Amino acid sequence: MTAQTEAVLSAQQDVIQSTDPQIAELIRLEQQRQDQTLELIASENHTSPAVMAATGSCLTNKYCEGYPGKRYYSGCDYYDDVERLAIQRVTKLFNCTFANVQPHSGANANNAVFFALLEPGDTFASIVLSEGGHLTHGSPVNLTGKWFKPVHYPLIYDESAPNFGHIDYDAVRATCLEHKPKMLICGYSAYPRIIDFPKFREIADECGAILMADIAHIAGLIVADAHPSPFPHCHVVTTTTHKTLRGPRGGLILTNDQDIAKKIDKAVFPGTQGGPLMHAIAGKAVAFGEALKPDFADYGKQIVKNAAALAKALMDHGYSLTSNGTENHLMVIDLRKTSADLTGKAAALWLEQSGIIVNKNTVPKDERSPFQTSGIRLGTPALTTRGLKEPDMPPVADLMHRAIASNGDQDLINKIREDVQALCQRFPMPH
Ligand code: DSN
Repeated sequence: MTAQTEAVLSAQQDVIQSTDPQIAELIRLEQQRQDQTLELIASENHTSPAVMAATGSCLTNKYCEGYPGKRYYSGCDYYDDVERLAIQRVTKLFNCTFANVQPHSGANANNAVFFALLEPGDTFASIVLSEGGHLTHGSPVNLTGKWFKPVHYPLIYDESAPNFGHIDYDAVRATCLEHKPKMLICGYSAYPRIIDFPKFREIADECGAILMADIAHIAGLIVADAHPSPFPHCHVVTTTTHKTLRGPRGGLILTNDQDIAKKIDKAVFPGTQGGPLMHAIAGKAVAFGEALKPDFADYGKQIVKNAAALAKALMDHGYSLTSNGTENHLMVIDLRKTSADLTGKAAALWLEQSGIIVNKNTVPKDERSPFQTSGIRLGTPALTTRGLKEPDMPPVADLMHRAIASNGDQDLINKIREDVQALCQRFPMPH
């Protein structure tokens, strides 16, 4: 940990320690966990002390329902400026015209889009959760699945096809022409390939659908020019701010369309949310400022280079990846190909005990439930924040392989954990 990080954390700790030692201790333990483990969950990252400080500031004290210049409470002048700065920075970052920075999360952002642009019962098209989509893209347990009508388009499942595991764009087109969805969603949670936004727009235009991109996973890559932009192709774009974008936990909605922007603002407040979390919006503004700096482009490109190197090292160990590789920050190991009996749940547990944090994940055509799964998903955003580069990926893959091959043997796992901690010490939190 650098001196700056240590100073920020210890100042926070001192304040909490004096009033609530129990919580202070839990925060200390969590910081230690983050320091001593390799974070490979594709949707997580280590945000900066400045973002954490803004998120922990006095801005948590105020109600600011409404938008800058149009609030329902007095005393919002500085909050107006914070929100305006966040909007100004993020529209510059994504080269678009309108932004709503108030969604508390990516799920809230998606709910607001549905509320703004669809009527209950309307049909929309997306990828199913178990094949890389998201809960809010029509899962039967989510309001998008209960109150709207999802139709799901497929991937290419033929393992001998050159684009195995990629989106089947012909099938997207056929699905949309058949069902005439009011909205077509692209953007996913476990899809390791580049998204062809112009192609999606062509299909959306052909069937008269609104095109929505959920770029929660790849937002930071887009900013870094390490993945094509959804603009100007998509009508509306949602994202989280805490994944590759490396900000505080939160959501965001972007568009170039003035009518859509008006509907979105109403759908966020008063449609689906109350008072905005202004401390989180300040944290978002700080993160957007960081992402506007030139070194963020290097960071985003390095994430992708690291993912490619990690994918190669894992495949060299004999692991099979969905779509046979990756072009972005994440990959999904299909464990069925190497060990028919091994579940994602067991592999994730042995990895966690070894100090390597991943999540169990379903794979396309998975026979197992989401509680067991046949895959694990991993990504490189957090390791890249810690400064790991391509030559560091084979050692990470070696540690992963040892943990999976340990078969849960605790003596082997204890040794791997020591080696993981040694690697972590070489790459302290960089801020
Ligand atoms: N839970 C997030 C992820 O891990 O991808 C998506 O919301």
